[in-house]
Amino acid sequence: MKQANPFQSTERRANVEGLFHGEEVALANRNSGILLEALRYDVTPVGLHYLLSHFDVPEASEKDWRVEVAGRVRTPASLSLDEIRSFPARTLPVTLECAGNGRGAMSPRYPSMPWICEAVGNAEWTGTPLRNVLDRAGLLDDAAEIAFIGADRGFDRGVEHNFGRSLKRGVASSDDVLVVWAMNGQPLLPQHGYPLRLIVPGWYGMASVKWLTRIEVLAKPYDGFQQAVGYHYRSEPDGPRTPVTHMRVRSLLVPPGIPDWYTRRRLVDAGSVTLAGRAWSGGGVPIARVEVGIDGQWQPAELDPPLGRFSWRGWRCTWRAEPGEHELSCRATDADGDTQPLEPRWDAGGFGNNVVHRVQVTVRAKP
Ligand SMILES: Nc1nc2c(c(=O)[nH]1)N[C@H]1C(S)=C(S)[C@@H](COP(=O)(O)O)O[C@H]1N2
Ligand SMILES: [Mo]
Repeated sequence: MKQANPFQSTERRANVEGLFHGEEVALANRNSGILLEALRYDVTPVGLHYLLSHFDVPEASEKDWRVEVAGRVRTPASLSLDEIRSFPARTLPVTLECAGNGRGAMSPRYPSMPWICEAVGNAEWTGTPLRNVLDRAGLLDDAAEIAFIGADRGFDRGVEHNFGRSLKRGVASSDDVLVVWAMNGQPLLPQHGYPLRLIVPGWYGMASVKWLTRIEVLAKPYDGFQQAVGYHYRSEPDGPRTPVTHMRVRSLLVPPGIPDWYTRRRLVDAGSVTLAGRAWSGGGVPIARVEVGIDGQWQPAELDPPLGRFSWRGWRCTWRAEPGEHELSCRATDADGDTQPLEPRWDAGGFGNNVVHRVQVTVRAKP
């Protein structure tokens, strides 16, 4: 007899307004965002990098870890960590951002991890190009997609599955897609995918599968839950869906001065204040400019030297702060001409909200 599914959802989770649910608060405690003051580091220290894990962090040991390479390949393989690490190593600084960043700032919102704007980090990832692993196995001519399966398993909307995502063969074969074992020069922490994960530069974070245990080469599109059901833009709950892929252009500012504990409003002394922050886009598209808004008046910021094609870019400008209440904001534009909206672009699942970042500041006269 077929067992009843304990988590079968009878209806889709509906968009909600008002108070955050207990479940959202619990997810926000399990996962975590970058502290905005940590945007000042070119490379985000590991413990300040944002974190998003759907299920439980799996038990893993480097010693026993195996990655199966299966499907439409000439030579299926089961590779140990040592075998993976014997391929030529490459280190890349990569900005990762969760596709749900900004979800909690949409109204009505989708009940899930309620990010406001802090689901981002820029780390130096060390691994080997995935292509080396694929070349070793030998892709057959009909190989169209490569699926990446994590060791973590659970339910979402009634469907039991391991977290898994896929890439088209052409994307997966780029030298920039890495199978990594180190973050900022240290072994991966358990919550960031120890001992092995994928890093897909320029894409929203869901593509970078953690706890990588299986690489499956397919002749047909991958139909795993996180690929086929999750991670689609929908401008209406029952409207057409388009897959979430590259990061949208975005910028954040380091809140100046000192905060109020509860509201996070800022207090700044009048005078010359350096404002700084980060800007990034997806798909390797460079940042063209950043503007800083002082009470809605836009002025250009100066860009720091680039850190890498897939890395965020620092920016700064000087503000002559006058006593009173002020709203600071920042807006980036990339080389494709894409820029950030002034109001959130609504999405049923809460994806891709790259609205401009705003910070409320009180400026006091110098004593
Ligand atoms: N196996 C597995 N990989 C995963 C996830 C997951 O839940 N399980 N979460 C994805 C999502 S949605 C994001 S945003 C990034 C977060 O990576 P980080 O926690 O290292 O910052 O991992 C991705 N890879
Ligand atoms: Mo994510």
